[in-house]
Order: sequence, then structure tokens, then C-alpha cells
Amino acid sequence: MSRPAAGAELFGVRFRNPVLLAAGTCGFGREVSEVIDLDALGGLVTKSVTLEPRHGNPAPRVAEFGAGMINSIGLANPGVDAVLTGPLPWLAAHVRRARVWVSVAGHTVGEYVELVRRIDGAEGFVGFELNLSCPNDSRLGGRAFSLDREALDEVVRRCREVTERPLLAKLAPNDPDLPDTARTAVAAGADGLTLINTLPGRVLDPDAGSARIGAGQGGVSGPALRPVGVQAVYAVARAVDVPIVGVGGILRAEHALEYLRAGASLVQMGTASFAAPRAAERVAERLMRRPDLPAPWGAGPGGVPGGPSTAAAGLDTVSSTQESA
Ligand code: RRO
Repeated sequence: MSRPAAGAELFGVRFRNPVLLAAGTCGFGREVSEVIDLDALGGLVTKSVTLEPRHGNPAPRVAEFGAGMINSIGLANPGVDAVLTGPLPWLAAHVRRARVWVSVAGHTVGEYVELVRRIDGAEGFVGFELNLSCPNDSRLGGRAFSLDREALDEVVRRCREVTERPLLAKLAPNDPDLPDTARTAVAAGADGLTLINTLPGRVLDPDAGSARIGAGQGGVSGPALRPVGVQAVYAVARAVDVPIVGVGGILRAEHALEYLRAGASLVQMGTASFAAPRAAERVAERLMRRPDLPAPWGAGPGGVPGGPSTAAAGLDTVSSTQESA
């Protein structure tokens, strides 16, 4: 039997484990650093940064429903100037081993390029996650940027010209041909793909008929999204040859393993952290005790065999229908 993995090389850096915190679920790291040991994780992705500060959408911004959560935060963030002077220096000073990705979002190709150009010279992060799939941007009418093939090609190509750092393109689930969209992003210069963003949805109060979140429409996350994310990873992994970061509905180590088996090299967690802030740490720890992780974590190419524990740990043993973290 092969031994547990000690880490993996991806995008030119070593990740200690495959579990990252998803964009928008951990602020800029500092906000959660009192409760989460960030350096116990593979990495984190910051809240999406825009050129101007954004106040976000009307409250309530999140609501739970039976199978997950719906959100419309509306890209609330302090804007690139403030991020460059506060959150990014904090990350550079405090996060040692977790790999930090800066998420950027814009309305136009030019806004993305400007963001990447301005943030590129900062320290303490590995690369960019281009958020090309926000379902909650009112100026885009809720339509994800990545659904416009020409805009996708241009935004990745032009961002590629202004940075040598790795670029992840985060794509939308409501895409009629996700493998083809993925091929477009990779041909334009994306080093990896993050699959997937939240799925556009609406939750109504059945009596009043009113929407449960202020913006009405929002993005669905949590357990309901997991089969959608796993299918996206599975299909895209067979269409392109770059690392894939799988995200959507991971609460437990076995869910992360589903994504790895579908073809993801890394995973992200978000919604689970709202209920159990240390869920990602727990999933990372349990995953890394597995002796049978697929490449690049196991014995396959890119894996670094010989982790600290050789105990065959096994995953959680409760029923797979029990979704509590
Ligand atoms: O801020 C949001 O409302 C938000 C973003 Br930018 C995103 O990419 N995905 C999401 O579900 N919410």
C-alpha cells in the first residue's frame, strides 16, 4: 500500500494539502485567523477585489434552505487601494505555508487587467483567481462573464500579458458547454480552472411570496451544488490538461475525495465553514491521513510520498446522507 502524501507541487509551488478556503468565505484571511489555523490549510482565496469599493447588495444577503444556502453579497469589498495597503500586507506578514490566491472581479476586460496589473507587484500571494462567474453583479444582470466566449478569451489573454503569476479562471456552472469554455480559457493562458461558482437561484417565502434574500436572485451553494461541481470537474478534466480546483458542497473529507477522484488537484470549501469554521482544517487533516489519494497527492506524478503519519485513517464512518459538518 502506498504511504500518505506529504504535499504536492502545483503552479510552481508546494501545497501541503489539497484544501483551500473558497473566495468570499474567509474575507482576506485576517477575519477568520482567530478561529482557523490558516497555515494548516493548503491555501485560501481572498474575497473578490474590485477597482472601487463596493458596499454590496441589500440585506439579508444569505439564507439557508433545506439543501444548502443562497447568497447575494454583491461583491462587497473595500476596493483595490485599501486591499493593497491593509489585507495584502497582513497576509504577507502572517501566512507562511498556506498558498494565497487573490480573487479579482470586474465589469469589463479592462477592469480585470487593471486589477491584475496593480496587485501583481504586491507580496505574499501566489497568483490570481479571475472571478469570471459572479452570479450577483447587477451591472452584468446576473450573467456570468465566462458565458461570453469572446469576452472570456480576451480577459484571460490580456491578464496573461500583465502577470507571470499563475492564473486560475473561475467558471460558472450554468454553462451549456463547460468543457469548451474551459478549453477557451486554457488556450487564452489560464494555468488552472476553478470549478464552479454558485448556481443562480431564488428561494421564496411560500406564504408571502417574497424572496428570502434582499437581492431576490442569488447563488446557490452547499450540498445541493456538490453533484453539479463533481460533474463539472469530471467533464472538464477530460477536456483540458491543466490542474482543476473543485468547489461546491464539500462538508467532509469524503466529499473532497469525490472531487479528487473526478479529476481535481485541489479543492475549496466555503459554505461548510459558516456552520463549522474549522471544517476545512478537519477535512485537510483527514484527507492527508489517507494512504490512497489520487495523483498529485498519492504515488502518481507530482506527489511527495512519505507524510508524517502512516496510519491508515479511513474517512468518517457516518452515513453519506448525513450532511452535518
Ligand atoms: O459577492 C457575491 O455575491 C458573490 C460572488 Br462575487 C461570487 O462569485 N459568487 C457568489 O456566490 N457570490
